[in-house]
Amino acid sequence: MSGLITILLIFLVFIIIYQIGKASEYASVMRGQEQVKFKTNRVIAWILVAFFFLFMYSIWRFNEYFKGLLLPVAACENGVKYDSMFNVTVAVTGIVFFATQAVLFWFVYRYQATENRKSFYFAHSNKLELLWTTIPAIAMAILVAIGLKNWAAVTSEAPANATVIEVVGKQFNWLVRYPGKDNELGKRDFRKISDANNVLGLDWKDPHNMDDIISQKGELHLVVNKPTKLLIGSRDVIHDVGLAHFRLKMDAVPGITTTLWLTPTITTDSMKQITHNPNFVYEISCDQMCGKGHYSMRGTVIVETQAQYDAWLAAQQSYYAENNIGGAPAAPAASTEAPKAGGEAPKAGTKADSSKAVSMK
Ligand SMILES: [Cu+2]
Repeated sequence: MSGLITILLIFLVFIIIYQIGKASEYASVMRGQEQVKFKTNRVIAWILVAFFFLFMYSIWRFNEYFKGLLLPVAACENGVKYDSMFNVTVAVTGIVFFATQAVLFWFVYRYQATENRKSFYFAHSNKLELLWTTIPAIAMAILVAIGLKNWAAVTSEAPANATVIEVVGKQFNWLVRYPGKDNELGKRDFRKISDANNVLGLDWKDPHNMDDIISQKGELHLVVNKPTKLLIGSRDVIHDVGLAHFRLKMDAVPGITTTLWLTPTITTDSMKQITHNPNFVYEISCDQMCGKGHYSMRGTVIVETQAQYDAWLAAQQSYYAENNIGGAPAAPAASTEAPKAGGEAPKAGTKADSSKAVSMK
């Protein structure tokens, strides 16, 4: 708040100085004193020079201030490429920016109106026009070409050994599905979706679904240095899987599956050391305004070693078993009568009941 007031004050002081300058100029014109006009010109030129240095200083200060607040080093191969692209763009536009600003303020100072200088009228030059159109066009074309190449890499077909994980957005959390032991995700059908016991609409006729694991807390476990392909979908409106630490994002659109793939290179534990933050977590944000609970769609990405991943996976129950669909193996003595089945959501650990199997309309 005090920063804002300071900026407003500086702005106000400039307006006052400018108005004083103008008022005295009008006064001098009325008195017919040309001399005063040139004197005011000199004052304004000096003020502009001061403004230029203040402007440059504030840019440097902003840069210092935000240094520790920006994202840490990119945590996947494509992210590193993205960062280099970003740095090149900032360098190119930065050089042009500083050069043009310096020249602009220098000209205002150097070529101010004085008693013995006449304006020089410069109407047109084809050579110059060509030069300052062609150079930026070529620079832009090169930047766009590099960008397209990197974009194509992210959205291209994932390597054959990639782990396939599904991420589905809904109002308002992420559902992450792992293929289980058979390494294959089963079929889904949106008509089978039920918040009670089939959040992703898994088709139980497909045996590949039986061992699929669903994290309803939006936990995305990835193995370090191993390519992972994400199949992205949505249950309701358009969401967007935002993986800022990996410099990736992809829309989650109902009705179509979008994909992207990545190879994480830094585990969560290593990133804690790199950032000197013991509480560091990679996060999934929803990068698309999707409703009133949009802000709460925070998922987490856990990048770990193969051994840690295997241990975690082994400890997970399949969604099928977790919801006692068709009678869980944990409770083999399932009775055929269903005394309290009426629309009740089966819970993990409750008595198995075959009649509760996937109530779908
Ligand atoms: Cu969302």
